[in-house]
Amino acid sequence: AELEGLLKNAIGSGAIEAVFQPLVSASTGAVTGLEALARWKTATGNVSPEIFIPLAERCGLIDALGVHMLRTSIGHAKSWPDLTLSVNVSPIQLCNPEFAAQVIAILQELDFDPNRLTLEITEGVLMTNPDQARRSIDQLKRVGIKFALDDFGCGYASIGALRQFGFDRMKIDRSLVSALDVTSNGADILRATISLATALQIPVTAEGIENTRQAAILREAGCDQLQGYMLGKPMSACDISSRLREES
Ligand code: G
Ligand code: G
Ligand code: NA
Ligand code: MN
Repeated sequence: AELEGLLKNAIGSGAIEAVFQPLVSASTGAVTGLEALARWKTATGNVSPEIFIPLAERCGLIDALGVHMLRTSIGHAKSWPDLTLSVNVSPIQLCNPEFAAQVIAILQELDFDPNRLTLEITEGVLMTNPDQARRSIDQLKRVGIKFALDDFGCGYASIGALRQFGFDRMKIDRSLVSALDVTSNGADILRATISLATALQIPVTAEGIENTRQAAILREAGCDQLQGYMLGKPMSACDISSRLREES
């Protein structure tokens, strides 16, 4: 209950910040996009998003947190005009009938091209409230916003969800990528998963790439985009700008 009050203040005062992790072209190695991730720094240390995101979902603060993350990450992304911006959206936000209109209003207010924005969602929402999820997704896709199915391969990842909701991209969960280091059939499982997406004409991002062997296997299997500590850790907006300057 105490943490709940602190979180509410943190959202209101801007103490929740966005960091950005590079999304890299598998063929050229260039940064083509960024995923925004929420960070909460307090006087006594950082609170992990694994703690405060579920807390925000439980205590009715996730809509406010989500709006704050969209605004701040879009504000920063305006200074990186050639890159796409991916923002995580909680299932609870997507089930809010006002969500789509809120996102569209923020894009207009900040004058940000909807075609540059990808919303990342996990599939839980598609099972619990498919009708509202579909309405939100359809409304946002009509204005050009893209959708990525996050954490594919852990949980109930289904072919049905990829097709029915019109996802623009699949993100392979990092547990499947780390399995490459410890299991003998990991590469076969990844290749099968990527073939599935390719058959549906959905491009694939692999998450959690930590070494060159993983990157080589995924590139060869047909992933067009890579993400992970090897290619770039989540960084402050300032550090992203330096990295982009180094590359150009
Ligand atoms: O940043 P990190 O990889 O530690 O994130 C841990 C978890 O928190 C991940 O599942 C990630 O998707 C989630 N997360 C991070 N930032 C946000 C955010 O802004 N909104 C939502 N809904 N989830 C987030
Ligand atoms: O659920 P989602 O895919 O949004 O989670 C992203 C989380 O994964 C973030 O907390 C981010 O910090 C973390 N992450 C990103 N790249 C790597 C990586 O290469 N290895 C590990 N272990 N975690 C990563
Ligand atoms: Na994500
Ligand atoms: Mn993920």
